[in-house]
Amino acid sequence: MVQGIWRTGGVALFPGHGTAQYQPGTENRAVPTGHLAPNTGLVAAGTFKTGLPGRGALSGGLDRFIPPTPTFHSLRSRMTAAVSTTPSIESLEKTARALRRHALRMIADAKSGHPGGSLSSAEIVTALYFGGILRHDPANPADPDRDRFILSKGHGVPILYAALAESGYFPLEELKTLRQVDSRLQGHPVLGTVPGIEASTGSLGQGLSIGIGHAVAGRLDGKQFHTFVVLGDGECQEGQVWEAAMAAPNFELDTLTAIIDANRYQLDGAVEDIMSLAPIVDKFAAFGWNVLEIDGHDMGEVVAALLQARAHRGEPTCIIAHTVKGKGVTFMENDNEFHGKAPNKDQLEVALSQLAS
Ligand SMILES: Cc1ncc(C[n+]2csc(CCOP(=O)(O)OP(=O)(O)O)c2C)c(N)n1
Repeated sequence: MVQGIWRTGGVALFPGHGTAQYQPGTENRAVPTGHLAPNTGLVAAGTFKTGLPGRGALSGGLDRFIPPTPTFHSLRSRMTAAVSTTPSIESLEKTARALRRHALRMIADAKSGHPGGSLSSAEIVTALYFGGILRHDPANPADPDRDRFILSKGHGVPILYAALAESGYFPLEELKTLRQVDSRLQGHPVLGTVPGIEASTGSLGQGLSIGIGHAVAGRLDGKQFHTFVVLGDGECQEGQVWEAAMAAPNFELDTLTAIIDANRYQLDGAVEDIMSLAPIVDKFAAFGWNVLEIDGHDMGEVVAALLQARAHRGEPTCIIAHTVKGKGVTFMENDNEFHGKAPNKDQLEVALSQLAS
């Protein structure tokens, strides 16, 4: 079950579930069941917590969610196109499990890689690629109008390779070649290898700056594309992240969304013990970001937050996605030994059985 909460007036459409009218100034709850809106551009799912009063998800009402500007009709019709083929939440959850299985098989085959941070990003990457969020065409990966996706925490790339292969950017068979000499699938993403990789990352801290570059370039070129960047919370200990965090609101880059995979661990241990990011919501908000805080494994919340982020105007959006490192495999969850260690054959079997569809 997914639910939406609004604090101001508006109308929400839940195809198959009717239209809900909301009263200004009150907290309105709508509880559509099961799946995302298949027939309209308006999708509302998920419960949001916001960091500051008046900030965050849907806090401006649906007129802010999809503003009635001259672009309203084209935005809505484009979103309609994107969402009309959107699978159900259950189907997206199944896809996330399939991507997790791919990632673990690849890492086990390579006998090296980063399972923990690949698994924690699974719902985020699934929602982007299969939830009708990212506008992309695997048959035309250089389309200048495509949305950009940058995995700034490049060591988590197995989950991205899995999503790209499942989307049709390259054959699924190629996943087996992860980290092999001469493979296009190196342990960190390399621009110019497989189509669909938008940036070389892995040296942590740089992806948000690269995303800013794309967003500024899009504005200068008069393009409408959106740029999504996924960062790790450990990665946010890098100074360059905060320079980028200052720059994006300064340039009012509302075509940029940062998603922080907040799984509470980095390489050496707990983020909190090494250098705390708290209060991270307030920090991004103080820098001028529209901040959303979600459960990064609740597919409904993830999809709804991403939709809200791309529709938000005037500020870039930062989604703090609370996640679990190693999510989906009991013996990997919150065990930082699996930050950068491959499962052996037996462990892989157990993991795959836990992730069976
Ligand atoms: C500039 C830089 N310093 C150090 C590293 C080594 N390193 C690889 S992964 C990692 C931890 C990153 O933590 P986080 O971003 O939270 O990733 P996750 O826990 O999601 O895997 C570190 C320090 C690196 N890749 N780049």
